[in-house]
Amino acid sequence: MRVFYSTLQKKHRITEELYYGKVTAYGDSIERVSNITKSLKKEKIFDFVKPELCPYEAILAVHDKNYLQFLEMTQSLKAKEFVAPYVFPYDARLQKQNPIMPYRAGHFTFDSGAPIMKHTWEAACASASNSYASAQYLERTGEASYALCRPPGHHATANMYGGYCYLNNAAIAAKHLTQYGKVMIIDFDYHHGNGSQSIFYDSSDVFYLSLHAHPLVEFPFYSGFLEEHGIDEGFNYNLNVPLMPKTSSKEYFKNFEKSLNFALKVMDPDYIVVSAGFDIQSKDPLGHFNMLEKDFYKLGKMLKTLNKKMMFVQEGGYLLKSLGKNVESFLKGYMM
Ligand code: Q9C
Ligand code: ZN
Repeated sequence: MRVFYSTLQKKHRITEELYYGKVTAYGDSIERVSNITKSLKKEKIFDFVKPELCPYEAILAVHDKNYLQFLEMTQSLKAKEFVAPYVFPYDARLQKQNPIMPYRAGHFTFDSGAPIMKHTWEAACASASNSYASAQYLERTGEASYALCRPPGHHATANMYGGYCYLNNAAIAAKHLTQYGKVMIIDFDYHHGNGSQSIFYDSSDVFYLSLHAHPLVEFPFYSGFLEEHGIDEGFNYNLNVPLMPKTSSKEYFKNFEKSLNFALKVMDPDYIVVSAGFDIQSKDPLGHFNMLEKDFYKLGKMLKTLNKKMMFVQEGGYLLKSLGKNVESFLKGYMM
């Protein structure tokens, strides 16, 4: 299986985030990618490819222009400078001053946990180029591939970053594929993909299905409830399955199969983009589900039985000692 990955992604180096008013270690460390590449490179069945930089228009098809201008502007930060706003525009009647300013990052983020540094834009573009390349490859060959995206993407909305995400990698792939057919996103990250949901909320071109920890008790708190079904054209094309922390793998699979069957009755997709978040693994520092290595294998196998054109986009997953193994197990389950 092809793995799209570029070393440029490691240029986004953040060590700290603000979490409930305290400075804590940043979750999206560069060791995450090293861990995954180490596991996959041991196996001959994975073929690493550095993708071409994806066209600006592919990103612009999902994200607002002034949001992208803001991110690009942050390339002029000094080596040790960070953008991390502490003031947010709370009212539409506030003065419309130029938002393309580091001080006014509050326009463009919904949390305090995703700082920006000089190379964030470059790394986020490299990351998005992986999922774009996977989508192109899927459309051209019908073959599945794995986009080793980091920074991740599913929390990023059309005009806001957050949850370690800046560009919505899965949405960029899905949007590209809508030119060729119907698309379904299946998101199994521990957290709800509020960004992916919002980007396609009023559209029936992309069905968004997500299983995740209940937003009553987990990030992103404001989005991911069962009642969110989509609007306008997109009504019925959004399905959230919020599950309580400590949900067993057995219960998880039951919900997966049930919701997937429901989704497939609404839409018979030509393409499936899987937002693969491994923070559902047992003992993940950010998650409280209980998936083991063998469960990821089973998950990969289950997706294979759908017999659809499919691609995989890396999202979360933070337990370094298991991350690479679980990604490997999942992809092997799909392949074998
Ligand atoms: N110190 C993804 O999994 N906040 N993002 C948690 C913990 C944000 C995770 C803070 C969690 C977002 C792609
Ligand atoms: Zn997550």
